[in-house]
Amino acid sequence: MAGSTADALSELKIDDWASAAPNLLKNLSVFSPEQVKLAKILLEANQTHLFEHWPEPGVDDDEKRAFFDQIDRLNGSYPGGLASYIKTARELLADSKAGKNPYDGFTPSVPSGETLTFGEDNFIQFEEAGIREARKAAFVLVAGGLGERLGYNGIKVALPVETTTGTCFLQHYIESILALQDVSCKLAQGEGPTDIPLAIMTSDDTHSRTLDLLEKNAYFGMKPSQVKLLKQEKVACLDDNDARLAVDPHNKYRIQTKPHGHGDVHSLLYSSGLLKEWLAAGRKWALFFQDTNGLLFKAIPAALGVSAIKEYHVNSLAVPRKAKEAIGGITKLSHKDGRTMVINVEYNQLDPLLRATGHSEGDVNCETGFSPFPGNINQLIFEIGPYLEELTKTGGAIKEFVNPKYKDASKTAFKSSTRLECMMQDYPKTLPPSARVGFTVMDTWLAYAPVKNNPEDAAKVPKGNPYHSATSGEMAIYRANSLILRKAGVKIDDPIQQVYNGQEVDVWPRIVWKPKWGIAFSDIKRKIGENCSVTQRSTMAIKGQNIHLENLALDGALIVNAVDSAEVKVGGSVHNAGWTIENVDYKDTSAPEELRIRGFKINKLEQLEGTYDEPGKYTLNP
Ligand code: UGB
Repeated sequence: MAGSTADALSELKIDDWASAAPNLLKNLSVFSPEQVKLAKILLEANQTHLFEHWPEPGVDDDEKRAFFDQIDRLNGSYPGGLASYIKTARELLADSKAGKNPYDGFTPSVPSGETLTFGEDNFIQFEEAGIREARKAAFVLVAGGLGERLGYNGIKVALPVETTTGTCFLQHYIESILALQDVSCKLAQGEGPTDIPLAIMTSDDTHSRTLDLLEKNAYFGMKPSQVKLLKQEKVACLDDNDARLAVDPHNKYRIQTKPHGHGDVHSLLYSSGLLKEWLAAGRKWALFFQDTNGLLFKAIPAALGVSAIKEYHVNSLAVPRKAKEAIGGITKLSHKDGRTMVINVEYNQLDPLLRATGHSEGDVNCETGFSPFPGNINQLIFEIGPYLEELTKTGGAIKEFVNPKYKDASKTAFKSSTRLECMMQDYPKTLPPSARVGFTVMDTWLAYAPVKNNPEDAAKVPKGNPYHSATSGEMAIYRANSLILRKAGVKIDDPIQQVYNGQEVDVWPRIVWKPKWGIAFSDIKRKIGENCSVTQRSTMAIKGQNIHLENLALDGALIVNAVDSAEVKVGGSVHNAGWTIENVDYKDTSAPEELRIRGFKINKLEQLEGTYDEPGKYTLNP
């Protein structure tokens, strides 16, 4: 039972604060004992300026109480509470002012990891191992970001991965998890955990729209109980080097807040009890992924296999990285005092760090034509047991950083308020050297094509560097699917080059399939027979599980829809006008935003379409 306001007041030692915060003290009778305790936290953390403008009791009392409601939320959602936030902020701001290098005393080297080439024997072995492990996995999607760089008005997970079928990212992710669940559980023959859970981290910016998207689409086939939404809170902004909290410019009874970053996912998984629940249910792996990478699930099974076989506590999925390319490098850091860690070092820090530690040329390519430090794409696989053990020690807190924009070289004032931030890939920073931290490198075409940049910025990307736009993201799906089918023996024509929204891209045949048709390469190979070919202008959408291609010569559009219990053999010569691609200018406001940001739309002229709604064996052969 909470004590009385009088008890709380006596604990506050009013006299000590009488001169520092007279306006707060005049108002204390308005508050509950809990709120008085929160006042104490603020006073002790030297935040008296927050009350300077407070009027007499009786004026705006509801607003004053609402102020403490907000303080309660800020205090409760941060590991260690507001006092700890302010203390850390002061330390990090002092380091930043002193220009302290976070990697002082550390020497970088290339960590050990696994490099896989799609379709080779070891890729297939790891993939098979990953499929077996998948039923013990839990997926975590971080989707609290607003996507300011993309400039899209909706939530990013609602964007189409590709416009041939219009499947959105969230649907694609859920269907991929369900496909993994299906093949993995079949292998296990009823042993161990079944329904693979999905946790989605949202924020105030994305929460209700994410929930709405799920509810309107019956959770895209997942059981609603399989999906958990965890909403991250924003953190308090800071006005100066003494970490004085910033008053909201629009409401003097509120603290200004900003996002804390994707690192919040760790404290939320811990504080919600979800991790404990997963471990108790026999789950072994937590797989983290970002909101707009339509290729990811092509790389997931093999990467999970690497985690399982190499017994990695932490496995970062990575892609080959050109020296100085603007993605972080996975690096082993060894300190003079014996500390070591394998961590993402941001690209702007890697080059100076190498130069400062005896590598006079800095970040350069090695004989492979790539940097020896693989590029971080922030798709992480953690073993749940050791992960939970570590979070139990840290309370889920993750190493933070601060990035104030100073007014001048004296570094005494900021241009605008700042805040602490954290990144999910910084989790290994607190791990002991005994932790098994590794990485898995896969080809970029297979694993990584995020949608992050708006058309104008993408068009300015130097030639040869990735655009990371809606245009390149969609074209990457067609390229990957074409290359996978080529590897499976299908003759696929070379791509042609086209320019959309000022970006030159390779246009491969528009080949797409439902994840349940082929979540692993071995699965796909079994469904492809002899003598199949697809011309560059073609479109092929495979929407069913048991669809087999044999002696198929496709030059046009072919769509096959089949329920799981229908087995369809597709072959013969398919020739029709097909589906063409038409340019859409991103400035053309009459076109839907989803199309404008990719710079093209699909014109469905003519297709061969087969639909099989009933169980049975069928042939589609014109
Ligand atoms: N996100 C949240 O859920 N909450 C937040 O508060 C912020 C973001 P961005 P970023 O793939 O190339 C990351 O903004 O942070 C979600 C890595 O840090 O797309 O600039 C958000 O919804 C970087 O090392 O990326 O850069 C999204 O799903 C590099 O790997 C995800 O977090 C880079 O991604 C990432 O947010 C990359």
